Amino acid sequence: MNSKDFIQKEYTYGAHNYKPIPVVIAKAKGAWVTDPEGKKYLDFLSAYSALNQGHLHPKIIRAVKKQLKRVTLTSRAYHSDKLAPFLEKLCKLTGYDMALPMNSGAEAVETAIKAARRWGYEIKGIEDNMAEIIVCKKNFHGRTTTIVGFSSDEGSKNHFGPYTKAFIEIPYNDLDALEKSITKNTVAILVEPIQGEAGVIVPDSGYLKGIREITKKHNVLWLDDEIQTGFGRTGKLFCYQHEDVRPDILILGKALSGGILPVSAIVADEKIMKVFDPGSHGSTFGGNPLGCVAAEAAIDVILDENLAERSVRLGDMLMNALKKAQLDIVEEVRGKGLLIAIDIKPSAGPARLYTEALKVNGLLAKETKKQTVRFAPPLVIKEKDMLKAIDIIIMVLKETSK
Ligand code: IF1
Repeated sequence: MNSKDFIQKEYTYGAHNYKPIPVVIAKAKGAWVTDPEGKKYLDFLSAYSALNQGHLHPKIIRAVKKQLKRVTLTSRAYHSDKLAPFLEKLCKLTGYDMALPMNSGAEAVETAIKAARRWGYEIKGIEDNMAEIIVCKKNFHGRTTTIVGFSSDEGSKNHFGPYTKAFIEIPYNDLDALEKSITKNTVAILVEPIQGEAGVIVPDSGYLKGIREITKKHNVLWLDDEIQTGFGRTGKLFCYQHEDVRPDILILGKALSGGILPVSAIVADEKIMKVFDPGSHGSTFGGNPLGCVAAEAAIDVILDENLAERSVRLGDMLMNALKKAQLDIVEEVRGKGLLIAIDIKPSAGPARLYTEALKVNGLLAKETKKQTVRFAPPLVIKEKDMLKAIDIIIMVLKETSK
């Protein structure tokens, strides 16, 4: 079968809940992917930042292969010899007391919501079933029924109601709105340190510090969704570290396992995590030994290869090149580290026109919203490949608009 056949067959047998760039990936390594016909592309999406360590990182693959000869799944009905070392590594890395592993990012967000509500009832002392959680307009935290209920994106929430109550929506990057929206029943604010799906919206510097001060003052938890921004993506290990603050619950996923299999988690201090007692939460696959060894190796790679620093250096290269090119059709370039987006002027056509042209020229990126193209290559991308990518991007942006 060729690419066309795979795409057609997927359309026949798969639900139409996506509209992918028309490329079929059959093989990958580092920052490169290959289609069934043997054409190579630079991967400038990295599975939405789940592949910060690059495709098939040898260290992670080695760890997983070794574990495949031992045990893959135990469930949490028993202990495994891989869970404890992973939890310890994640806690030491992040500086929190305890971790709770799940699989998908959305599950980790749900876990943080549950933790915050229990904390509200059992520790803050609010009346049962009254807990309110503040969220931001244009947020993206996943696709479970609870989470889409407080999304502002019609496409992801329409006709999936009735929605879960008591999520209070405020504008992003607005500290006054945050303080005003807090009531006696507020247990938490759930927020992305950079809004990814909204189009890589970087808040003003001081926003996270402000969140910390306001939430502390009102005894409200700060739930920091770093599923997309974590593990070096924005130039720090975690994006909140750009400011001198510490959230109450850190929500992790994606690159936590280097793109090998789904591993997510929340980490928090004991005073919060103790709200979970036996039977209160869990998952069949959460904390499975295969995921644990992948995640341990994935964390090692981030640290050993200084991927956060690489993200700053290579992110600057891309950002400077895009700004210097002064492209007529580009309204704005923004981002942090290797999470960068450009807005295409509406008069130059939709972003999709450009992501498809980039694909034809050997670079895979994905539009987000109608006018925005996001660039988020693996942090391991070689400098010479970044230079190649910059040439492709600038050429395509110049030529396609003509
Ligand atoms: C899809 C976007 C990225 C996330 C944050 C939680 C989750 C995500 C900040 C849920 C997931 C993904 C999922 C993917 C598209 C994608 C995405 F464009 F929609 F916004 F990355 F930018 N919090 N983001 O970004 O994690 O349950 O998916 O593991 O197609 O839904 P998940």
